[in-house]
Amino acid sequence: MRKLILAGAALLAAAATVLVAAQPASAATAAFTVVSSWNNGYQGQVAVTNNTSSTITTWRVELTFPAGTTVAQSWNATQSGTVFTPVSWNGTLAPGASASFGFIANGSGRPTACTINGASCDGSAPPPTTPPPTGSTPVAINGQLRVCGVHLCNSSGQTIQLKGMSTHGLQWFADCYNDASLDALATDWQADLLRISMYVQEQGYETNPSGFTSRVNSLVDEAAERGLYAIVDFHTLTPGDPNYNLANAKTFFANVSARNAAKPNVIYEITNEPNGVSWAGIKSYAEQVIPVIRANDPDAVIIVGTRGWSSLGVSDGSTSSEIVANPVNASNIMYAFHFYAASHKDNYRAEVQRAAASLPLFVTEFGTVTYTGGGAVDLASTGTWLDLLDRLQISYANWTYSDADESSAAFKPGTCGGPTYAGTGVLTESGTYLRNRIRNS
Ligand code: IDC
Repeated sequence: MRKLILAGAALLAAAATVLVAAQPASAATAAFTVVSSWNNGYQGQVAVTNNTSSTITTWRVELTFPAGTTVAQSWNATQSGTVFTPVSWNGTLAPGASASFGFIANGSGRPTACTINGASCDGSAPPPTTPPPTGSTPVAINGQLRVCGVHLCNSSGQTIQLKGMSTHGLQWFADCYNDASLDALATDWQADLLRISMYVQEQGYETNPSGFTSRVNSLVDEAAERGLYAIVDFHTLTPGDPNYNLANAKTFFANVSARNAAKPNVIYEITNEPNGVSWAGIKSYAEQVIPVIRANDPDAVIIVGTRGWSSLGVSDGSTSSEIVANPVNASNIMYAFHFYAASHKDNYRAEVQRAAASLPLFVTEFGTVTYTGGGAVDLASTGTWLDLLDRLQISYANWTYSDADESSAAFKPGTCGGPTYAGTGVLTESGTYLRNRIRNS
């Protein structure tokens, strides 16, 4: 036995050496530097070098910036969003030759990723396309999900219930979503699910469509690497009529679904909390956005928000009957229900129980507190709610996996500035309760 293992290790070592040796000869590289910086902006420079042994005639550098930072202008390159290609005179580079281009960034965020001709800018191996998860992660076990009757089923047709956490607004809490925090969600919390909340207004998507799209895409990848399901939440809130954002929704979902079509972990939530809009208006929006996603990703589960802040209509004095009578004309979809345990109690629970008999429901957002996101944590009502969801096998995500200074946040303020996310030392009352509940299920 020992001999066999040793032989395997030797083979691996030999293969690794070959890979390392093979890299540099085939790589162009790009090096980023900051020339000068000022309050909320800086001048960046990128030097492109041809490290191959033959002349190249073009190059393509793509930079990824954190939310809140955009490229205002650039020179000595042709810029499209955050992709840079040559101008007429600097595309051709002899072996060893370099060219450089510059840009002005609005915002202080330095690039978080850089590719040249699709490979890493430092000349190392191309960025891994997300490997199919193996082992015992939620996605490895359950694969591509689908709606089966009123439930969510895994790829073998078994009913499953996903439990996890929602990000706060990516425009405000980008710091909270990093390797350590996502590792903690997957392994310490043992969650199944990350909801990626991309606000559209309030300094969200509409201010930087390509930046927010790439931020969402990279979080989908981070979730996939850990075998977590990812809900892509188009977080409309104010204005409440999703049709206000219809054009943005079509563009966003066309991009995200094209890029992530092959991934089994993606679930699309096309509008967060419609409010001040009729069910007919929501249905019309859904029937225009769903086909955009289906064109790229025909088998993904899609979740549609409901009237009255995704209350199935209850907060608007209506009920789920209007949906049952006039459902969205599409298959493999679910309807969102949201609750805040200190505000929404028995009458909402009764409606969920009634609706669950005929509609596939997904609690894509709930809080242990009041609907403001603050106030006292109501563990009694939260417990009653989660027992009901367990009994009905309804999946859920809690608001929020962040260190916002409000009682709905799972982490104490300041946590995201530090390295530690696992364990209970960094958690609020709400976070402690949720981690326990998710871990022990
Ligand atoms: C709240 C945040 C708060 C932020 C506000 C901005 O907790 O920090 O200032 O949004 O709009 C929802 C929404 C969700 C709300 C949350 C709490 O989906 O965006 O987050 N809530 O108010 N619906 C009911 C409650």
